[in-house]
Formats: sequence, structure tokens, C-alpha cells
Amino acid sequence: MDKKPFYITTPIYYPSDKLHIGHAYCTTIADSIARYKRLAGYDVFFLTGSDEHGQKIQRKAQEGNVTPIQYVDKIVASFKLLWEKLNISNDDFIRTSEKRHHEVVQHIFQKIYDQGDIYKAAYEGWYCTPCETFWLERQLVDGKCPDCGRPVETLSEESYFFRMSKYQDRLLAFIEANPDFIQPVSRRNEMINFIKGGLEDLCVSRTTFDWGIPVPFDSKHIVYVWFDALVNYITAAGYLNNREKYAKFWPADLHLVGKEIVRFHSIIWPVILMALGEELPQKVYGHGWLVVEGDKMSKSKGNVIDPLALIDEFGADTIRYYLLREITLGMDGNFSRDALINRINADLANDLGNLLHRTLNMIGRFNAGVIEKPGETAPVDQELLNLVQETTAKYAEAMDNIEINSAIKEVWALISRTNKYIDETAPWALAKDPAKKQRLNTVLYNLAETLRIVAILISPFMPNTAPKMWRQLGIEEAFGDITLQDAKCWGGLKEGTKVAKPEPIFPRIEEKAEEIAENPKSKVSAEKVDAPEKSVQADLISIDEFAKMDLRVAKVLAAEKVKGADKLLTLTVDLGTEERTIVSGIAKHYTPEELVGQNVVMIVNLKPAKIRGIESRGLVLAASSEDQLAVVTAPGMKPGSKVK
Ligand code: ME8
Repeated sequence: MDKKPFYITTPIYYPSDKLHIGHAYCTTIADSIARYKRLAGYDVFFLTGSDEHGQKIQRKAQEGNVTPIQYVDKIVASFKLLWEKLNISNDDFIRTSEKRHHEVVQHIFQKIYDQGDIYKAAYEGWYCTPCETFWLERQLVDGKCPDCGRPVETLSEESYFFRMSKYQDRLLAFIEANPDFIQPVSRRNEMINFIKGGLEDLCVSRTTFDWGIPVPFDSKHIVYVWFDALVNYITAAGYLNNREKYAKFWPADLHLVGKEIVRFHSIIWPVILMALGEELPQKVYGHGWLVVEGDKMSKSKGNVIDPLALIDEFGADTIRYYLLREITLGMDGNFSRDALINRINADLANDLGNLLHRTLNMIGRFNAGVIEKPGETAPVDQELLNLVQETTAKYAEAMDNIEINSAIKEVWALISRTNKYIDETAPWALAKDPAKKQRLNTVLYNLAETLRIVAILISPFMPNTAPKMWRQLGIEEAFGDITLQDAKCWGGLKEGTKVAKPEPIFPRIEEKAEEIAENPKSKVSAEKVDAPEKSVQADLISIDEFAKMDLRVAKVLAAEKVKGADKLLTLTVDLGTEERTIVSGIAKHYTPEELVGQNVVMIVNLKPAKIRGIESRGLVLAASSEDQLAVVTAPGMKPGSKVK
């Protein structure tokens, strides 16, 4: 059966400067939708590109003493590099300077002129060059551009005009009959009001510069840059050169744009299409703006965030995840480095990374790295299985409604539940009892199988991570061939699969953690107890604050030195209900042999930290003063006993 087509576009960006994190945000959203649709079985055409003409670019090229095409070639190369590094899966990249595009724009201009919807007249008015936008006197705010607030220039020239006014009623009727055409609904209402205010005929040619597409029958005129730019969406779909493709993909399913250009896409563009007798796109979605630490990004403020530098520092998937998870689509959002690091540590390293690591580690230790055949399903397993199914359904519904961060939240709720499932089923306890081997196999299978499905669901957001997870799970099938159906079928993981050695997929970003572990003075310390009365008073905490600390007895099962760190020991401890790994800075005071078998006291609910590449989950209490140190112990107590 033929796949259903799905055509999605981003704006074509101006190559007047390098792209920033805001552009990366828009393209990442479009990419994750495109990837999701492919997963859901659609034949996707995903388009991005560059909008290269206009006075602003011509001026910039002159300033740099290069030709416009030399100027844009260089910047467009940087766009393409960014999309490659961000793992953007566009099927085409359109440049408005390409011949295929010139031909379409000239063809359309001629056609609309021939039918009488473009006419020549004298133009008197206001023009904002940075926005490439004409304004009426009444639309100016304090005599300046209402969009960007910069000064406008008077224009008085002979121009061609497009009879927008003729289509006003038809456009309004269309928008009212198609409630989903403009989203979110706040933008829709704005557009309806704008149209009701009256559509003026639009000036669609300029004569004051020549970097653009000449009007075919009057070559001293250059086609107005928005008329040129919007047409890219049908050029790339094959309007003139590939009618078969055009029939398949036009009308576009989704034009994803920033909120400031919804007006061009939901008013000028539909009217051009109406004049051509072509179908209108299914949907124009206006996403919000990204601000940086609460402030609008601008060169003069020096707060423009370069996505390439972020990708180099944190990795593409991490940046993609942050942008998609942190910002509710349609709303403005804040970019903050702290929030990014928090997301990496909490959601990626801790929730997802830990689940994979714990699962693979247990399969390695208890079942020699082999995923064994599961046995009977207990109620606790059934609950997990039901949640997996529900999550997949809710995820698909959210993605179909372009609610990306809801979809991500559903998957992360499943990840949290699965981490809890480990604690509830306690595989380390099952592993000790040969009579519980079947049960152990079932639990480990359920964990690995849930992770197989989680990898599929996150693949549109994190296309590098998902195949990495599959490889670690030992799945040989090529990740590229999977579909959403593979996530819906429980049991896809074959028994007998040999998992790989676990390797951290998201390193924790916590430089401070190592310092704390290597410096036991920051733990409960003898010095503090000896401190003067005043500071003890100043440090008073309530009983509730104390109760937040979960202190427990833990039996040291194994201890070894951390390679290359003379102060650190890795301890494996038994907490009664689970085993944990802790990195502790006590190696100068204890040999591993001295510690094995001891009942130490530890803080159990401390945020995990990565120390020398080892995930440390908890902190062993020790008294210290000067060069002495003694671990706090609770001889004879059962592992897991609470310390109050
Ligand atoms: O407008 N936050 O190109 P452009 C979020 N060439 N998104 C942002 C953003 C921010 N701070 N800044 C930019 C043009 N964007 C025209 C488009 S389409 C036929 C022609 C994103 O380079 C957002 O999607 O100014 C916005 O609409 C787009 O970049 C504008 O890019």
C-alpha cells in the first residue's frame, strides 16, 4: 500500500548572519515532527532552506566587499553544517538563488499579472528594510516599524501591486471554515482581526536594488522578497519541474514558523495560492520565541547563543531534548544554561541513563549478559505492561496534535515508573535465590523490553541516542527500519539476546560533585561539632529539615580503589532492599579490606553524582578533623535500618 504523504516546512532563514539557537529551535521542532511521521508510516517531505534576496543582504555584501552570491554562499554553508551537526533530516534544502526557484517565481508573477491580479501603480509609503516589510502610515508605532521598532524609510516609486483586497472575503471565509488552519488559536484570532481591519493591495516589486528575481516582463523591477520567499514551498514540491511529486505533496501539511511571520504565511501566502488556483496549506503553526535568561537575543546585548558551540559542548541530542522538553510549543520560552544542565542531570543522566545502566548491569551480573525467556506475569509486571501500552498511545496522540513536550512527558513518566519497578521487584534479592530464577528472568526481560520501546519513542527527539540504546541492548536489527508499530508490540526483544557492556549515554555535568567526594570535610565533620556556640546557633535547622535526610545503615559488600584517584574508593553496599555503588573520598584512611563487612551510615536520598565516570548514589558519613577520619558505623544493625 502506498504510504500517506506528509509535507512539512521550516521558514527559509535569511543568510544575513549566522543562525542562533532560536533558528535551531524551530528546525528541531520540525525535524522531530518529520521523524515522528516517518516512524508513523508516512512518506515525509521535509523542507528547509535559505531566503537569499533583498536589499539587506545586498548592503551586507557591499559592506564586506563581496558579491551577494559570494556573501550568501558562505553563510548558507554554515547553515548546512549546523543542520548536519544537529542531525536534521531534511529531504531538500532550497535556496531562493537557485534557477529552479527563479523560474517558478517568474512564471507565477507572469501568470497572476496576465489574469489582472497584478497591476502597475505609483507607490508612496513606508518600508522597513531589516524586516523587508511595507507599512501604512497608520500601522507605524511612533513613526517606526511596528514589528522591530527600527526606523522606516519612505518609498516613492513606481511598483507592481498584487490585488490582495479582492481575496479578503474568500480568505476570511476559509479561515473561519477551517479552525485548524492557523494555530495556536491566539494567532488565529490575531489574523482574523487583521483581515477584518481590511486588506490593502500589496506592493510586490522594487526598483532600488537588483539582488533578486527580475519581474519577467519589466526587468528593472525586482520581485518583492516575501513574494519570492513564500513561493519556495511550491518550488521545492515540484510545481514546475515535477508534477507527480507536486500532486503527491501539495498542499503542505504544516508550515512551521515563528509567531512574527504567521501573518505572511496565513494571509499573503494563501492569497497568492488562491490567485493561482492552488490548494491552501493544511496548517500554519506559529511557535513562540526563545529568550535568553529572560532577555531578547541581540548582537548589541551580546547574548546571542551559538548552537554549534552548545552542540560541541553538550552534544546534539542533549540540546534537542532540552529545546523540545523545556519550552511549551506556541509559548515563548527561556534558554538558560543552568536549566539545560539540570535537564541533562535529572532527565537524561539520572532517569534514562540510570535505567539503562541499572538494567544492563543486572543482566550482566545475574544472567551473564543474556536476556532470558520471561516466565509468568505478576500483577506488578502487568501494571508496567499496561503503562507501556498507554504511554505509546498517549504519545502518538500528543505528537499528532503537535504537543511535543506532552509526548516527552509521557515517555518520562514511563521511565520513572520503570525505575520504581526495579526497586519494587528487587532483582538483586531474586538473584540470591535459585528458586526465584524464573521471576528474575521475567523482571529483567520486562526492563529490557521497556527500554527497547522507550528507545523507539524517543528516536524523533534524540536520533543519536535511540540506536545507541538498541546497540547496548544487543538488538541487531537496523534502527532505521523501525516503525511505531514496533513500539506497540510487546515482546519484540528476542530471548537469548546478548546485551553489551553498559556505557553511560549521558555523562552527568557536575564538576562540584568530585570536589565534595574528595573533601570529606564537607560531610558531617568533627570540626563542625567543635565550632563556637554562635555558629552552631546560626546553623539551626528544623526537625522537618532533618527528616528530609534519609540516613540508613548499609553493609559494605565490596570496596576497591578508583584508578588514578588516590583519595577515592568505590563501595558496593547492601541497603536491605537494594545494592548501590558509592564513590567515597576515604581511601587515604581505609584500605578496601578494612571496610568490607562493616555497617556504615549513609545518606540514601542524595542526588546521584558522576565521579570519575562512576555513578555514585549516596554518601557515607565520616567524622574528620585535620588529617584524621573515621567512618560512622552501626555494628550489629540490619542493613537498611533507619538512622534517626
Ligand atoms: O523571517 N526564538 O527569516 P529569519 C525562536 N526569511 N525562533 C526564532 C527566533 C527566536 N528568538 N529567532 C528566529 C525570515 N527564529 C524569513 C522567512 S519564510 C518564507 C521566510 C526562527 O532568518 C523563527 O522560526 O528571520 C522565525 O520565524 C524564523 O527563525 C525567522 O528567521
